[in-house]
Amino acid sequence: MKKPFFATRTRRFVALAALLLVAGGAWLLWSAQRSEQHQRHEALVCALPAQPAGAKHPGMVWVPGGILALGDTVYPEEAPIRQIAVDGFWLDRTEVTNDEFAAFVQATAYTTAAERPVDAKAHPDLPADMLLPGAVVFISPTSVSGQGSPTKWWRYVPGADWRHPGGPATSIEGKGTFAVVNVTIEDARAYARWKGAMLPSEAQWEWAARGAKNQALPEHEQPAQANTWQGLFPVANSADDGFVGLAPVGCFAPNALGLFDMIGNAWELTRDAYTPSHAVLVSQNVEEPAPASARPSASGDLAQHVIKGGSFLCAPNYCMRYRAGARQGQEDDLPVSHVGFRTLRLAPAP
Ligand SMILES: [Ca+2]
Repeated sequence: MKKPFFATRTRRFVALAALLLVAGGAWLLWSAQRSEQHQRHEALVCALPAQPAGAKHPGMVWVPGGILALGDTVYPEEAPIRQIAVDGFWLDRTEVTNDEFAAFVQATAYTTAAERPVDAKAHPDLPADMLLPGAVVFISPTSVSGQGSPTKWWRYVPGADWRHPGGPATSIEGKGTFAVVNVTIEDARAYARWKGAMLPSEAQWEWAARGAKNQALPEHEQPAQANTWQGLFPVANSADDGFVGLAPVGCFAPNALGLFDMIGNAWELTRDAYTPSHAVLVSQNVEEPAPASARPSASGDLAQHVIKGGSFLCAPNYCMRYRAGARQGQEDDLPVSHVGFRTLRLAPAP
C-alpha cells in the first residue's frame, strides 16, 4: 500500500533533523576539544591541587618503599630488568620550576654552567664559538632531508641558559611555573643541597614514576597524560597534547602517588652515573656519590649521568622514551633545553 505523502515527509524530516543533531553534536564536541587545546597552548600556569595545611614537606609527596622491577625491554640500555629494593622517600611532586630556581639563584648568587665558558681542557677539539657560555637548543628543522641526524635539530647556542632557554633573544618572563631547563648535574646538585635535599637515584625515580608498583608488564604506548611529541619527529609536531615545547608543570593528570610530569615535559637528572645497560647496577638507594667532574672517564667517554622520563621531544617514530623504564645518558657539563630535574628528601614517612 502506498504510504501517505505526509507520513513519508515526516519521516524524512525526522531523519534529517536527527542527522543535523548528530552532526551538530559532533561539531560542538570537536569545537570544545579544539578550544581546550587552544587554551592549553596559551597556558602559562596550570593549577596544582592544594596540599593539606601543615604538610611535613610542602611540594613533596611520600613514595612508599617496595621492590622495583628496574628497566624495560624497548631499547638495549634498559635491559636487563633487575629486581631492586627501594626504601620510602619524599619526592618533589613537580619538576623544579623557573621561579623555584630563581629563588635559589637570588639567595646564593649561583652561576650555572651554561653561564660560564666551557672548559677548553675538557673539550680540546671544540671550535671557539662552542666554548662560549651557552647551551644546546632544539631547533625544529624546516626540511625532512637528513632527519636521521641529531645535528640537524640540536644547535649549540651561545647565550642560551636557564633564563634564556632558546637563546639570548628568548626569556622566561611569564613562565615562572615552567620546568627549569639548560641546567647540568652540577647545577641541579647545587640547588638540591640548598634545599636540604638531593637528586633521586635512577631506581628511586623509576619506582616513583611507576606509582610505587612492581609492574610486570610496563606500558609501552605513548601516554595521553604527558607532554610529548605527536607527529613525525623532528619536522611535524601537531601538539595534540596542547604544547609544542615545554609546558608549565602540573598541566597533565598526576600518577597514582600525586606526582606530575614524571613522563614527558623535561627529562629529569638523577644522581646515578650512566652505564649503557643495567648489567652493572649502579643505581643507589640512599648514598649520595661524590660530585662528578666533566673529565673523561677511564673509558675515554665524557662523564654522564642518567636522565629519566623523556621530554616534549619524545615521539613514537624516534624516541619512545616516554616510559618509566626508559633512560638516557646526559653529559655532565652539557646544558640542554629539554633537561631539568626534581629533588628527593630522605625523611620519615608521614
Ligand atoms: Ca607536546
